[in-house]
This record gives sequence, C-alpha cells and structure tokens, in this order.
Amino acid sequence: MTPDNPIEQARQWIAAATRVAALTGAGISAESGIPTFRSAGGLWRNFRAEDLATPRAFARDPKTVWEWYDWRRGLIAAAKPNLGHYALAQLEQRLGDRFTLITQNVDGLHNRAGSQRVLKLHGDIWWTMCIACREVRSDFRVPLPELPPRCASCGGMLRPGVVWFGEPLPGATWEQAEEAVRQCELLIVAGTSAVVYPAASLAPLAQSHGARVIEINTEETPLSGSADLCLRGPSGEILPQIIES
Ligand code: BJW
Ligand code: ZN
Repeated sequence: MTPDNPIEQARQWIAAATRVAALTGAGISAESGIPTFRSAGGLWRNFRAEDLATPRAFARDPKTVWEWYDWRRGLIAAAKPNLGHYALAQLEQRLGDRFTLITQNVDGLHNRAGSQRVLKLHGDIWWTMCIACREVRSDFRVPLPELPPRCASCGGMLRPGVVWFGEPLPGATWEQAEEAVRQCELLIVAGTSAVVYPAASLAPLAQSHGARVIEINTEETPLSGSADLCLRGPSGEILPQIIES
C-alpha cells in the first residue's frame, strides 16, 4: 500500500527510530556528475564494470584497468558532493552513533560532505595497494604520472585499493555493517541497483531483524518489491526532504 504522503511517512519513521542505517550506491553520486556502473553513461570504452573490476582483468591487462581508474579519479576529483551526501552528513550530526552510513562507493564524496564515519564496503579509489609488499597508501595525484603506478617502498606494481568481483569485502568493515543493520529500526537504501552481493543482502537482513526499509531510486530494482516504502526520484532531491528538520 502506498501511503498518501510517502515523504511525510519517511520523515515520521526517521523521527521515531532510535537507530538508523543507510546504504548508498553509485546513484547517490550521479547528481555530482559521476557515471553509475549499470547505466548507459556508465560504460567506459565499451567495457562493463564486470569486465574491468576483476582480479583477472587486472592480471591480464593492468594498464587498461588503471586507465579506467585514472579516468574515474579525474572525474571524482573535479566533482562536488551533492545535497544527498549533505543530507546524510546532517543525519549523522543529529543522531551521532545511533546512525551508521554504509557505502558501496569508492569516491569519497560522503567524507567530503562531512560524514565522519563511513563504512566503505568496496574500498576507496584514493587508496593504492602494492601487490608485492601489500602496503596500502593514499594517493591523490590526478592523473597518476605512470600507469601502472609503482610502490615507493619496494618498486612492486600497485593496484587500486578497491574490492573487485570475487574478492572478499574488508572483514571488519563488513562485520560492522551487518551489526548496524541488525540493530537498526530503519534502513535507508539510496541509489543502488541492489544486484551486487553481499551488499544487496543487507536490506533483507534488516527486515529479518524487524527493521523497515526505505528505497530511494530513480528506477525500480530487485529490492523494490520487498521495501516498506519506495521513493522514486533523485536522491539529491529526496534525501533532503526526508532528513531536513
Ligand atoms: C539513482 C540516481 C539518482 C541513478 N538518485 N538513484 C550472491 C548471489 C549472486 C552473486 C554473488 C553472491 N555473492 C557474491 C556474488 C558474486 C559477486 C556479485 O554480487 N555478483 C553479481 C553482480 C551477480 N560479488 C562479489 O564478487 C563480491 N565479493 C564476494 O562476494 O566475495 C566472496 C568471497 C569470500 C571469501 C573469499 C573470496 C570471495 C565483491 C563485489 C565487489 C563489487 N565491486 C564493484 C567495483 C568496486 C570498485 C570500483 O568502484 O571500481 O563495486 S562492482 C560495482 O558494483 C561497484 C559498486 O559498488 C557495485 C554496486 O553498484 P551500485 O552502486 O548499485 O551501482 P549501479 O550502477 O549498479 O546502480 C546505480 C543505481 O542508482 C541504479 O539503480 C539507478 O537507477 C540509480 N540511480 N541515478 C537515485 N540521481
Ligand atoms: Zn611494495
């Protein structure tokens, strides 16, 4: 059943909840000009994310994979957080540690909007990891001077500090995300196609522990049928409406 005023309904659920969690995906950064993965504009040189975001693609052709990341790093560096990111930062300010922000995004825009605690399930595009000595560093240079970049400590090849298909998510981060979702009374899921696991399992996990789920998306997703409330539209417009006091 669709309530008469879904925005008001969402506002009431947020006001009533002791613990709130939010899961975001690429759609939340679309209004900042960053292409999503599974939209027409998300393609890079006719590659799909599934072609490039894999250890096998990197092993076969690290330069091409790095060129994709270098291109995306340039777009992200030039982008600014949008009202959706800012609204979630405001919710954290209001609820403190009763709010948990979980993101699949690697763009760092939640941090730049002021969110302090962000559980990054798929890593961070500004991190590099040496495939030889495993050292992880931040590197904000755009463009990178050499592709693939090399480790300053051992000279080994660096890879982006992100999670590719077939790789495990960072264990502690995933455990904190699961715990937050088990504890919350309300989970807001914004801008994700809800097809990539295990992130996509968080909404059913929340519901199995009695929480309500609000989906915010411009399109229908596999989650839409089971969400308690679906708000159709851009997250940069909807999140401020349901969060601003
Ligand atoms: C708007 C909007 C606006 C637009 N406002 N909305 C169970 C079942 C089936 C498969 C699996 C399973 N468990 C695991 C798998 C395999 C695999 C998987 O899920 N495959 C599926 C695709 C079938 N998962 C994995 O491999 C994961 N690892 C794993 O499970 O490890 C197990 C293991 C354990 C122990 C040892 C070894 C292994 C890892 C997944 C890693 C995903 N990585 C990527 C790349 C990250 C780095 C990078 O950025 O380059 O993560 S792929 C890509 O997809 C990226 C994203 O975070 C992720 C999700 O995409 P997202 O955010 O949902 O974006 P889109 O583009 O799909 O959707 C955007 C949405 O926004 C759309 O709905 C639009 O409508 C909407 N939108 N504008 C609101 N303005
Ligand atoms: Zn090294």
